[in-house]
Amino acid sequence: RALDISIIGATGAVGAELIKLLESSQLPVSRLRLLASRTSLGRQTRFRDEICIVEPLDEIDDTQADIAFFSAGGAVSAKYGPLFAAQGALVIDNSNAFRMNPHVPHLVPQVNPDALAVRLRSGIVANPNCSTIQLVRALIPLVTAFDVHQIILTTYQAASGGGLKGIDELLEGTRSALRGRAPPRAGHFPFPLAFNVIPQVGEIASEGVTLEERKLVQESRKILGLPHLRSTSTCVRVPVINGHSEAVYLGLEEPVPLERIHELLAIELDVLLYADGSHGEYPTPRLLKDPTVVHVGRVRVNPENPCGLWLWIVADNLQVGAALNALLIAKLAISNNIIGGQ
Ligand code: A2P
Ligand code: 11C
Repeated sequence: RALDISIIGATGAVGAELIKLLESSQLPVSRLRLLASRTSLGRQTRFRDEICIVEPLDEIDDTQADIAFFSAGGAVSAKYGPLFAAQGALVIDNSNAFRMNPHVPHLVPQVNPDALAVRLRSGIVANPNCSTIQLVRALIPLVTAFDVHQIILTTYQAASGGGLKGIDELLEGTRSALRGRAPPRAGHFPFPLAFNVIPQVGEIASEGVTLEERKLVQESRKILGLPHLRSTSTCVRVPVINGHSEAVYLGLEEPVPLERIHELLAIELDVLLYADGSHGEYPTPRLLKDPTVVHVGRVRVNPENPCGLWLWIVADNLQVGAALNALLIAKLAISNNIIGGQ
């Protein structure tokens, strides 16, 4: 049955990806409502054979939908998510507003699909943080098969994690630097990003740990169902337009042959393994072969410690890390008869 879909944050980086993915999906759509702030009033987008006009969220007088995808920041989700849910919509929220709420499924369909069966009292499902999604997608076969007692990781996160403003800031800063001009005043990022790396993603939360670093630890524990997993990270912003990378070190209880790790990763759904790292074959964010899968390379055992394993994980943060995961949640909810449509 055809679905009534609202996208809140439709003019943003994730919203645009979602419209593209929805367009090419098989989902029947009876109405697509595009919502954003007042500054986008009247903007038009073609969707299949129709022109959709963007409406300001704060001017709508009904919040009815079968599915409401939110990607307009935590404050907008916190205010409007419950209003859409109260009118019967399944809210799929890409922000941080509800992720750690125990009554809200926090879902990566390839990893913890059963979490959707948790009674959806709130009508809200949380889409995890982009760097968490690619991490848990690559780690699930390994933490299921082996006793992993520690994870240490560093992320290399693209400007697009900061939305369209983040991409613009990087491009503008790069142009200025190439023309020999002073960097534009930092806006979204705490320092100029062009030709730089910034060891801070999100605000510093507590004890010197950033919000992004805290999200990675807390969210991966909840999604993997390993509440005591010891993990720690440093999240770094790098001058890449799109595509997050992660260098991940796993501490295992006992040595595991590399071939076994390769086997497990090679059969994992929507994970692409680059097995022969010695010949320079590994993923890089600029040259990803496929934006819909998680790319894993440089898998190797620590020569100093046979219980230590390194992986290099790269994914399109706007697709795998946000819009595609949201769409897969919607598809899972449809196949579980949680969303009806008309
Ligand atoms: P707008 O483009 O009208 O500002 P990004 O993550 O790429 O920065 O995009 C953020 C998205 O969230 C945009 O679609 C933006 O709309 C939308 N947005 C931001 N603030 C609000 C708000 N107060 N109400 C509705 N949409 C908002
Ligand atoms: C970044 N990971 O790269 C962030 C963006 O909680 O969904 C996503 C923030 C979130 O800046």
